[in-house]
Amino acid sequence: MPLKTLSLYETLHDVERIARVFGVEGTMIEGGAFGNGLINDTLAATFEHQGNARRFILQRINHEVFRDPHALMHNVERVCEHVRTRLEADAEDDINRRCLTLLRTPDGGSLHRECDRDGADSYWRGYTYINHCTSYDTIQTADQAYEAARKFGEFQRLVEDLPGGRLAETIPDFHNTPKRFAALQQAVKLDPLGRAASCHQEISFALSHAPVAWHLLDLHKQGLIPERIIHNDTKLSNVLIDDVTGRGMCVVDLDTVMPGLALYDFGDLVRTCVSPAEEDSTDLSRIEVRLPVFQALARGYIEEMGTTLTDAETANLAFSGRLLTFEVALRFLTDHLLGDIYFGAKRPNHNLERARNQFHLFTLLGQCEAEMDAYVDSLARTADRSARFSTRQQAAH
Ligand code: GN1
Ligand code: MG
Repeated sequence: MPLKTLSLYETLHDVERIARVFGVEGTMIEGGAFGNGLINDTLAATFEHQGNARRFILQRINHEVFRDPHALMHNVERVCEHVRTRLEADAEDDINRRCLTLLRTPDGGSLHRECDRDGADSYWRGYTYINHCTSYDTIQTADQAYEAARKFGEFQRLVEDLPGGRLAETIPDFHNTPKRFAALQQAVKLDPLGRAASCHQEISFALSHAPVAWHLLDLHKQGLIPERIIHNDTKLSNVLIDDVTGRGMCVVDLDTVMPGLALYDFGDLVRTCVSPAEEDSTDLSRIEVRLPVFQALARGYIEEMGTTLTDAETANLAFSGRLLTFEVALRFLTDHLLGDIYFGAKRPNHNLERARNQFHLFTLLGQCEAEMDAYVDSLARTADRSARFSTRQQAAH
């Protein structure tokens, strides 16, 4: 059944009704659109009940992108439960702010499906809101980068022993860059809206960098980079930072948690953190690679992942930023050619502007890669020395 496009008014009108389905009690005192996600509709609403105000996140899942919302929610339930169990086992504090808590329907499920008179389906889910945290689109300080990377590294570590078999692939080939490359070639060929002529420069740029797309998958095929459970959408805004302590608290947006390569997660963090400019900024002079931010990301991630990373993973940390930037630029450009059907557009040429921005960042990342590699190398050598030292110490006891 098709996905109905809701106006904000219609969506807000639904908020209270949907919240009730998930057992929320009390009087709704505020509600509105929330965050800058491009795929799902996200709302937040506060309810007052018996003198307490409680805030909730309600999300309508885009089932044209996530074709099997049931499998998706099954993944999310498994991941939330496991992360909580691991934090409890480690006797961590503040656990309710460090993992997501799903709202439940009366039958104990986490997904609510509705079908309107025109036969359009809507799939909803809800979470309790995590207070006193902020999600950033761009960062101000290297400390925030360190925290974000530490948190996504911790997330990969916490889900590494997820029981119950392989997670469902909620979007098959999500980070298969060669397939994204082929999709662009196909869109150029079809050119359904006649837009290719006006962006031939971006198209030729993309096509001339083909080898970038294959590099990590080649290493994976050679057995040098393993498959792991990863987050797959580690943009900076998907980690909540504590407003008081500045610590990374909780990883959110678990829709794409599924098997993949660890470097996809690190790479998307690099993409979204190193530059002070938003990904759709049209002022290319604002785009830059802040090396201290990259260094903080590498430190946070390596500290968490320790010696889990293989040599090939470590050696490609810097490259992964360039790869993920290239990949999303391919996706934006493809979507521009096909009529903005995936990411949507708030203004004409929005996806073309996003693509230009990301291709520019990709070029700048290439210029700094040797310096970034040298830094990672120095970090890895220190980590390796201290790991060998602690192994020796353990052996001595
Ligand atoms: C989408 O929905 P959101 O905003 O979290 C996209 C990511 C892109 C990102 C670019 C499922 O993420 O892959 O990197 O936009 N998610 C999906 O902003 O396609
Ligand atoms: Mg997302």
